[in-house]
Amino acid sequence: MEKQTIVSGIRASGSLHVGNYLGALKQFVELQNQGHHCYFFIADLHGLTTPFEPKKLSKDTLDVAATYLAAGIDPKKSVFFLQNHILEHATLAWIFNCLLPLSELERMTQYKDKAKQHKENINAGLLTYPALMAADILMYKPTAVPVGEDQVQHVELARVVARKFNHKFGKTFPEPHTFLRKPLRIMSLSDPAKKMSKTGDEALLLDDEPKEISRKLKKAVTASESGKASAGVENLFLLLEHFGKQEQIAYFRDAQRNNSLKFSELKETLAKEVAGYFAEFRAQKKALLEQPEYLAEILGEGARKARTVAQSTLQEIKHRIGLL
Ligand code: AQP
Repeated sequence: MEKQTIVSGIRASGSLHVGNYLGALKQFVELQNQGHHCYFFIADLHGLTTPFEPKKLSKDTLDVAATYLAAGIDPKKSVFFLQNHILEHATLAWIFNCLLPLSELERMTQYKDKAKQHKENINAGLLTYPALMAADILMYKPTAVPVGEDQVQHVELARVVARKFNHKFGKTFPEPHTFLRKPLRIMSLSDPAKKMSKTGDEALLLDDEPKEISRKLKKAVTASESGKASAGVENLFLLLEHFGKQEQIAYFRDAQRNNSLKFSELKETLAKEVAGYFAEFRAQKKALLEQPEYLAEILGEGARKARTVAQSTLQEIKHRIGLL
């Protein structure tokens, strides 16, 4: 198998949920273990685009770092770092900001959604988020970017940026493709019309204790609207497909076909499976959070490796665009 260069990140905006895990983190670990050249970072600068509180941001960053490691990211195999430690990202983002038409940024779905969600804080960073994301990605000249479905539009924009830059200044960047095994979007438990989100309604977190998982799933909305198949129930089935056993999926699908599906039974089974799936993860994450110096050391080492590549890319870009 040809080795690919892979880049992706996750915002430091709160504890990760099962959507982040299935849409992103799980694939990161698989790609790393297949021996690809992987760069994974914590998008702490992107964390500033929605309302944040300094103490919580630091805590969330360490939390996401421990989550990556407990889920299986191995700093010996992957370059693992904090976005803000590599100053070159912000410089490249500025260069891309000057290349991207405003209209391209204004049509981004995530910008529109987040602007609606945070009416009191529609900052310029929220709008130019995709320019920074294009910089995060293209800096390492990857061939593939594993992201969940909601981020595909941003990766496409990074391809547009690469194309524009190459056309104007000469071939510099490969056009990375989105790595998405199967379109996957986990929906909110309380409002299945919306995606599950760290900053949205109460999400099912990777480090929720079994009791908490049961409580959240018990409350999950299953009602259907005007005779349509319930999006909430399909969301529970989607989770069961990822965390449950084949025979459980078959059993509940049969019951659904026979109109004998008991939501409470489905929810109880799912809660047990999710709790079991993340049991080891929870223990490892707790242990890691007790060693903040160790986390800092790992992130420092990752930054050193990422910086070498970033400095060289930026040097090349500056030369191409005439910056002395
Ligand atoms: N509900 C989801 N289903 C599948 N994948 C998802 N991802 C996020 N939500 C779902 C994927 O997780 C990765 C990390 O996302 P991010 O934190 O960088 O940004 P996001 O997409 O904005 O994630 P959230 O959870 O919604 O966070 P907030 O509330 O901070 O905005 C991405 O690959 C994303 O596709």
